[in-house]
Amino acid sequence: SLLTANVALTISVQPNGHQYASPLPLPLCPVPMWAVGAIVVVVLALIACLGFCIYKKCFNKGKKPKKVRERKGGRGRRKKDKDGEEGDDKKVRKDEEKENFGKLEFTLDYNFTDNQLIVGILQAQDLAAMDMGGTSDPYVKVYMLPDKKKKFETKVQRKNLCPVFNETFTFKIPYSELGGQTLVLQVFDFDRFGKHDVIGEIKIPMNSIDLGQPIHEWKDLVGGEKEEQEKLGDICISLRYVPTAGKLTVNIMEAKNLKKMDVGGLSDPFVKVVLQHNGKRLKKKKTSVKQNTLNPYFNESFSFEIPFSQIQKIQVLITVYDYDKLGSNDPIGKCWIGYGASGVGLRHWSDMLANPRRPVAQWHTLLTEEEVDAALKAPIR
Ligand SMILES: *[C@@H]1O[C@H](CO)[C@@H](O)[C@H](O)[C@H]1NC(C)=O
Ligand SMILES: *[C@@H]1O[C@H](CO)[C@@H](O)[C@H](O)[C@H]1NC(C)=O
Ligand SMILES: *[C@@H]1O[C@H](CO)[C@@H](O)[C@H](O)[C@H]1NC(C)=O
Ligand SMILES: [Ca+2]
Repeated sequence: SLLTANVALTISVQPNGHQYASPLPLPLCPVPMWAVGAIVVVVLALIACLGFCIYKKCFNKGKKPKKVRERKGGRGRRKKDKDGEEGDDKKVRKDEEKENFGKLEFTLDYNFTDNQLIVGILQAQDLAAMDMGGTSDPYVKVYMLPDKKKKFETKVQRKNLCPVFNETFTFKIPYSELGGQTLVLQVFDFDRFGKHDVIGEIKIPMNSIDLGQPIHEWKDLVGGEKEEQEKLGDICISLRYVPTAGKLTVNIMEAKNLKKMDVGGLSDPFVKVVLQHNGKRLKKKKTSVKQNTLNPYFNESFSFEIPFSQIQKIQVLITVYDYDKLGSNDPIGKCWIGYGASGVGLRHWSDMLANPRRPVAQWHTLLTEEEVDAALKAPIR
């Protein structure tokens, strides 16, 4: 509105035949001095504002403002005041000495009758801002090392550096086996487009605590390793759509560099293809299992009937599993093509639609199943 006001003023001056930018004809100017002064002030303010915006934009573009601290009001702040010990001066000095990743409030309780470890994730405070807007979209991942079989996640709390999660997760582990394990609480920044960054983490070796009574504490997060950067492998998929026949063909060509899932072996990969329309599951297909390989060759095609009117909202979810004779099949990685996808997943889909009747092949990098499922659940822009 400031901008439009200024434009209006400028135009109203010009019909008088004066160049408003030139100071020389001012004494003859029929426009009152104060009006000219006002215009100059407005223009200067606009230039200053524009300059500041450009500066800010450039500053933010360089890299993610990882260390930007942002205090939010509300619950977090009140809690801090209640703690009362850390004055702001002291806090700033602490930031300089040691990187601050924020802190997490959690509970641990072991139920000896049920052999269950119950982990409560209550809230976090002062999380680092990982996104452009000086904020983060935190969620907490909870799992045990070394086996990592069972992974839990809290819901994503959008744009919140002091999120309240208030969720509990249960691990069924005999007390005798607990000692050798380490509980990991990892706070991530959810990102719809790209890798989720670790904001910070807490590792609790189970033999270092007394589970005789419930534990309830705040703990500082430390910088996390990028667990998510672990390579899961790549998969080559060919897509073909014939609009007149309403036929979508998904060919699972091959995969390479898959993660090794079996102890003392490789993996026994197979691929599951799930077709969704606007988030609703339509069809499910599986390839055969390729024994003991990390670079399986499939060349298996699946055809689906999708009328042209529906194709825009179709999602193809591709999950590579490791077949397990005994236990359940573990997902190695997942990718997603079609409606609401981003990056390669979207481009591949557009390429297919732009080339009707022709197969379009594309390599996709596998992400963790949790990562893809979180992106699928997020609202589509
Ligand atoms: C353990 O769980 C059982 C069943 O869920 C419950 O009845 C029992 O009270 C729990 N024990 C403790 C110590 O919380
Ligand atoms: C957490 O959840 C429990 C039960 O679901 C509820 O009683 C409690 O008020 C919640 N706490 C917060 C801070 O939301
Ligand atoms: C894939 O399989 C089809 C038959 O199912 C075959 O015609 C084609 O040549 C195979 N493609 C490659 C690259 O081997
Ligand atoms: Ca984010």
